[in-house]
Amino acid sequence: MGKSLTLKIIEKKIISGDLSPTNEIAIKIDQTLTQDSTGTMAYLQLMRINPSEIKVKNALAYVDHNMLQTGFENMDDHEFIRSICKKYGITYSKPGNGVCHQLHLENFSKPGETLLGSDSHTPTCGAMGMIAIGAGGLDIATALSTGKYYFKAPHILNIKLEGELIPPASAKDVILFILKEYGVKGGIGKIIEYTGSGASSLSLTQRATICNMGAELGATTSIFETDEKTYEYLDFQGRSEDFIKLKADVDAKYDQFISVDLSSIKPMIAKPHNPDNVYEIANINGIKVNQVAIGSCTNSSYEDLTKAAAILKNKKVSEHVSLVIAPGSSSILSMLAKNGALCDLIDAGARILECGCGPCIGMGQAPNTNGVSLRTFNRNFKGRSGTDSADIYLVSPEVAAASALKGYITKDVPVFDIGIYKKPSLAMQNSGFFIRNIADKNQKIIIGPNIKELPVQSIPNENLEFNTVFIGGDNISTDDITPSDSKMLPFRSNIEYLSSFCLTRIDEDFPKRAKNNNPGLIVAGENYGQGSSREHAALTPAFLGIKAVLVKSFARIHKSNLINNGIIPLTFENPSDYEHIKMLDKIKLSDISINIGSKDSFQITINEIPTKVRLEISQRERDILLQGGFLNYISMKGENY
Ligand code: MIC
Ligand code: SF4
Repeated sequence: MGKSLTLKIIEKKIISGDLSPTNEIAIKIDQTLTQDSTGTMAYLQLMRINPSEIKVKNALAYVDHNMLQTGFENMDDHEFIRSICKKYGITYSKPGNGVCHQLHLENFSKPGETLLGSDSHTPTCGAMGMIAIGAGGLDIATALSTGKYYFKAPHILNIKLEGELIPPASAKDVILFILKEYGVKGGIGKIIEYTGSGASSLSLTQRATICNMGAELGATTSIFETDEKTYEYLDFQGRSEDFIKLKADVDAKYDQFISVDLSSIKPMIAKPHNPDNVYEIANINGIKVNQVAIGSCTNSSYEDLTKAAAILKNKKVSEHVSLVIAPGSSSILSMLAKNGALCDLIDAGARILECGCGPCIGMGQAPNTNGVSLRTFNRNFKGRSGTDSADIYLVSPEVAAASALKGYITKDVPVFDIGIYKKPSLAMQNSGFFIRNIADKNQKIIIGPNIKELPVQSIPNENLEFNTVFIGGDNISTDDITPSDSKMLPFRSNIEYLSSFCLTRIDEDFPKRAKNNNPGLIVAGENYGQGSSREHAALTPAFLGIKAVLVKSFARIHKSNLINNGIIPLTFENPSDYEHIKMLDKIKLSDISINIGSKDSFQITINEIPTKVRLEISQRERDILLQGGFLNYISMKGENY
């Protein structure tokens, strides 16, 4: 039986563990990326670990999230990261250069290599035939220090794409269609490998859109084989020497198989407030829109923005629509400026934002009260835009541009031709934005007043008693746990301040209740912690005295972040027990060293009533929990972690 591409790469990179599904393995990491909103914490942790040298071939630090400098805090974070990069020899991408995933794809992605990033959309680079995984900041600090990353050997899901897209259907519609069919839990524990003639028909940036939103499926990562389209892209970026041909064997064995006929895909839309609330647009034509936003790491490529320009050329954006466009990279912006597409966008009435995440993470452009915003982004969680009452819909750039003209959501995209804009034979480069550093041990780290000490991790007592302080439903996102908009993001390195907003979008009394009933337990339903990789969603509950989370199921990155920060991630053995648990119920978890130390399934009591729970983690993770978190664990292990 032949091998999948995923297996071929992982086998080359494996350091320890065996590859049977759900077993923990460690792989060698070739590249890391951080962005600024998770990066400050990751680098505070790196400083604590203080490695003598960086152990990955290529480490990048992008500044793309916290770019509204309304106070000193954000630029202080940038300066902190810039100084860290000089000390450790990490390449620094200045604010304004673009979104980390788009920039990484353009400049550093390499077939066959591994990438670990402190951002959930790191799998975007899977389009380049890489194993690219999103993780918490502490995992990146560890990968930088040791060159390795531990995760569960995944199931490999083969999605065979057949046929070809019929315009205006696009790559965004493909991934929205998959989300409609399989939901935000559909990819948990899986690596998705795309193959088939339909996959070969897609351009590299279309593949990137699909890999990007694999994060919304909960997948560990997604990957495409490499081919002429990969070569073309690398050649355009001036990196043809990085190309290698990578394919699965014809008789490759997969754990699961699905086929999707691209020619049957219609323009799709995700309605509020979850990316899997997907419908064909034909069924919901005609909703009035107030704002249209084109950009984000999902849909801000040269191809996407020239499509928007070609649709908008010589036309006017509807009077009641505010159209905002954030190019994915300064290189894309330069090319649009040079070939006239930028002028056409501006002439139609588009507001051009700087290259970065911008409205995708609520950094400006919050919609009006009860407003409707149509976005080419990947997440539409309630409140994420900065306006709680707004309805956010997710669509392709084609549908976004057409709807901006009409003022209503429409599937009727005018016929357009991107050939009217001359694409250069070589991508324009703005090398002034990348600072390539050589490690300098003597570099002083610049720490502004808003950057606080890392919270202390404490070793748990042998017998724990705690109170239920939160009960929530399914699909609670890390945006719900640690809200992030222009008011919150400047405080990513100030856990005490952020903790006063923890879970307040769902339960505004939570921080107070947690403090008054410390230690506490959080209870929730399925897919707890979906979305962002922000470890603040573990650090802030830990700060408020949360010792365990008991849910029906977890999202992957958040579960690791809980463990790294000493919070015990429990699941109900019998999911119907969720119905019986009430606020302020008393929980007892005894014999920690045996139960946490070695058992997959054990008993706790809820108001003295015995209840079975599960703890499905590796022995390494058990040892981390027994030490109260990863930083304690590595101090105990010394060099051998
Ligand atoms: C997101 O899209 O939610 C973010 C902001 O990029 C996050 C990272 C963060 O919270 O800083 C992510 O996707 O991991
Ligand atoms: Fe930035 Fe949005 Fe992409 Fe997150 S999803 S990296 S906020 S553009």
